Amino acid sequence: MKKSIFFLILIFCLSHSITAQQEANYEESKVPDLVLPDLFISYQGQVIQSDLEWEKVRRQEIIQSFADQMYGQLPIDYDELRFEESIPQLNPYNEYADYKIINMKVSRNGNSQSIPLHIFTPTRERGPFPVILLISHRQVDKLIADTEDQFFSIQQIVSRGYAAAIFDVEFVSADDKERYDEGILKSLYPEQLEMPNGMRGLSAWAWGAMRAMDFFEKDPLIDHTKSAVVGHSRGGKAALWCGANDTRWAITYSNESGCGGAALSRRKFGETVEKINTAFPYWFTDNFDTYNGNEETLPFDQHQLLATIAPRAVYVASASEDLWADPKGEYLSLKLASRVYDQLYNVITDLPDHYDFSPHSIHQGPLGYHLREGKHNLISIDWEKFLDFADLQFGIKNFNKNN
Ligand code: GTR
Repeated sequence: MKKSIFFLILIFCLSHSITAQQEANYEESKVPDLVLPDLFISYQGQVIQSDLEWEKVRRQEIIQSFADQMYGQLPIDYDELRFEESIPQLNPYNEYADYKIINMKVSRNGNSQSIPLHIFTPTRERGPFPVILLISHRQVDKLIADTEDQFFSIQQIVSRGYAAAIFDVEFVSADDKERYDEGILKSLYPEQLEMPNGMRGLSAWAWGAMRAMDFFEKDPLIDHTKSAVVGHSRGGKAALWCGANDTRWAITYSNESGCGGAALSRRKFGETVEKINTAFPYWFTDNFDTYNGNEETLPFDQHQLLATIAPRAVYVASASEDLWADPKGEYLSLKLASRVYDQLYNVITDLPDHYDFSPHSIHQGPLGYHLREGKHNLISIDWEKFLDFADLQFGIKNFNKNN
């Protein structure tokens, strides 16, 4: 009986999301003329002319505005953070990777939360290794057990000389409308739940990635100066928010993050603010509802989120059949954000003005983009391009690759 009710609810949710996707706009001619908030003019009207002014004034206020209106706060205070290592019972990758689990135990006001961080390092090489962390909304135990899985492609990452790390968002904030407060929101930061601009799911997941970085800074096997945070879709939104706030990450990768991630909200192409707030209200602040059907009034757009990552590297990936995530809108964000790299940090890039709808890759200095064929997912070809880009950023000549 319980099972059939569960399936009925599942079918209802799936059909609801399919209808939302069918109703969306996929016609370029119906995209409104874009009037985007200026990157270089502060909310007080100051014209930003240097990297220093950007960092002191504009970058700060943009991040604060995203926190207040959209993603929520990212509290950094806690009383204690302990890392307890355990050796997993099974390592399906033991031919070429060592595997450890670090229990990240965070305490605040007498309560605590434990988050397992899974790390694979190349067996035959000596560290410290550059590291790639995946923020995962798919069940991590299952991903690890399945050696054919591409979503967290352990063999591919480790064979290129990188440490592969992952945590399951379930232990930070459940990816569920009813249970999202299970995790750090209830245990560590309950006051956030009362605030209209308080932390919600995406901020909590970004917070989780930041705790992983706290560990990387301490682990002699990891070179935390060569670190990358990756997320797919909802995880990609969290990765961007993490990379924007936490300057310790050398590369931020957004895979098909779409609405609320890399895609420009004002294009209203595919998923819109109203649709995402309706389906996933627990990812964003309550304040974000104000912009349902009202994207023009947002004090920012997503290109500004990408720009706050400058001068560190940022990579946006799209898939040709993933129109719901608006590949062109994802690319345009990166293109617009490149102005901060060019004009304030003198990192001259030249991303094409026109969007090419056929599969392609662009790796220019700290900016990366690719459009691959196929559906919404994180697969081996995405990882290959991510790793090529990381090799470029870190000056790694990869001998394994061509052997
Ligand atoms: C979609 C959702 C997106 C995206 C995605 C995912 O259905 O509308 O915003 O985050 O799910 O995480 O796979």
